[in-house]
Amino acid sequence: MDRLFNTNIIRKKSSLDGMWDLFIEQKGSFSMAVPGCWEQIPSLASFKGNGTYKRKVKISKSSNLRLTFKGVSHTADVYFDGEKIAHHYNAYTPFSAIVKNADAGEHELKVEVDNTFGEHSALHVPNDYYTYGGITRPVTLEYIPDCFIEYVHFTPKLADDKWYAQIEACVSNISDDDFSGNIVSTLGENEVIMNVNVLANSKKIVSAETEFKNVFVWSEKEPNLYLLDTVLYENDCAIDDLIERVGFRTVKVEGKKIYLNNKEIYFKGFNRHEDHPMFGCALPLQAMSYDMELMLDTGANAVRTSHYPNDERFLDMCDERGVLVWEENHARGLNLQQMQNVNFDKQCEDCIDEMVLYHYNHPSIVIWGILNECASDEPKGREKYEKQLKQLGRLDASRPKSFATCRHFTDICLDLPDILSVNLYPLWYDDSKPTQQLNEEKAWMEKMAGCGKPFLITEFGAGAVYGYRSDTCARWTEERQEQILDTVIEEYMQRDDLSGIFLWQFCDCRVTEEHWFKTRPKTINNKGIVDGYRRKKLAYQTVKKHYSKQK
Ligand code: ADA
Repeated sequence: MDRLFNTNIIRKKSSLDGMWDLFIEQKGSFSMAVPGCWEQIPSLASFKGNGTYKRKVKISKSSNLRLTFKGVSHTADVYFDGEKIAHHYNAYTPFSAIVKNADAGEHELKVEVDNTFGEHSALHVPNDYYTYGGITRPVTLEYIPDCFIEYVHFTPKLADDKWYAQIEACVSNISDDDFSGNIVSTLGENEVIMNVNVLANSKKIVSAETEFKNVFVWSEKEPNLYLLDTVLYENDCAIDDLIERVGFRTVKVEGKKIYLNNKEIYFKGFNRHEDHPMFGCALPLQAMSYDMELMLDTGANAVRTSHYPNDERFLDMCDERGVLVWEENHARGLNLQQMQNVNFDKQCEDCIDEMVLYHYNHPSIVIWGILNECASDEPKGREKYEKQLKQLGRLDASRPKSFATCRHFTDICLDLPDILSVNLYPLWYDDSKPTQQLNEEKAWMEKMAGCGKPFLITEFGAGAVYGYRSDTCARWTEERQEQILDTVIEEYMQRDDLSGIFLWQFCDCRVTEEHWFKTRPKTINNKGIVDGYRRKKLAYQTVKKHYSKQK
């Protein structure tokens, strides 16, 4: 299952999740779960390298096929009956490949997977999280006609107390003949009809804006969702469909505030890595849902998908539960030299394109982020920030954009985002007093940004090794973490000049055993308020005490 709702009724779609054959030259052959990380196999627990996945695919009747991989970590080369049909980089974004006129019968699907570090990989680098290996998110097979709906994007708007929405549909024609037909999008009792003419072997984007009547708004408290059912017709015959799930809500920045449906937002959030000691980054639905329950139990209303686009099932869950999401492209703490890797620009651009393309319709996503803690203090770094924020603006003008900085008193990009966001670790990495440190940082950032913008603390936190308890309150005890978070959250939440805070982090995560990251106790980033197995540390109740207060 790749989504939490059914995306097609007319188009036939099946899941290719299950057991695949995995062959690794140095290690042998394995039966491997997809989705899954190969680290779950004991002899591969720390393996970095190349693996070949294979499985048979049976096709009942001759058809065009579309194979969609929601995530392969981190580079995939896909072959259908020995012929290469796709190459993709980045573990955290989906991609598809088309096979024209596949014959009925049995075919071989092969995916060569690489999770090594090196020049070829600008974003997956040794880091303060782990780059797992494998086909880590669901895989689907769709039977598509010569002309099919590639995507539908829904943009809600509120004007004079009436709800409108723009529906944009992209239709792809993979045949040698021109196509002429209609698109009908239905949402509740509302219907939008568009003509579409697509030249042979090309794509066409059509769009229309319409008023929608009797809609229930999506909000944190009442996350009303609608199925937007789009059908493609040729001569009055329905040939393809795509169902999206959408919500009516607005998000905007005005002065120093962020508004959801014209009501001020305050984020009580978590940073969350997709990580689990048993499942790596490939959390099964039950584990995602467990995380969701814990986060909501604390009173949190927001999550930052640090530091990459998340599994769509988790985003679906955020839509359903009214959780506000900051989703960001894939990058963490890259210095200027790393940002000058020859592949950096293209790999970032692809990641942003795919993140917005696939995740556009999630009402829960209210902020797009880029380049966490990269070189925003260097002119050459600034060029990248500027370029990526512009790209995001072109792809989606409806959501505010930001980036989380750690370039304290040196950042030169603060005029670029809609929201100022800073990562601070008072009482953990230094002895600064939280309020005083924030006041100084904020005053400087606002001066540099030139005008009033909303302000977020995108990270703060403290480490604790689960089970290490001592009255000494020494570093790494649960007691120390609890004390620090109690003080910091108390001081931050008292203020009325912040739009919210995101705690670093929800759960402990594995880190790469290289550079300084290997000095982390147990090679784990221990700042979770639950450990990898989701066992609560002392700080859990403290965070709950604060987050469950009205703000
Ligand atoms: C940074 C970074 C996080 C994590 C954190 C920490 O702010 O954005 O990914 O590394 O610090 O634990 O120090």
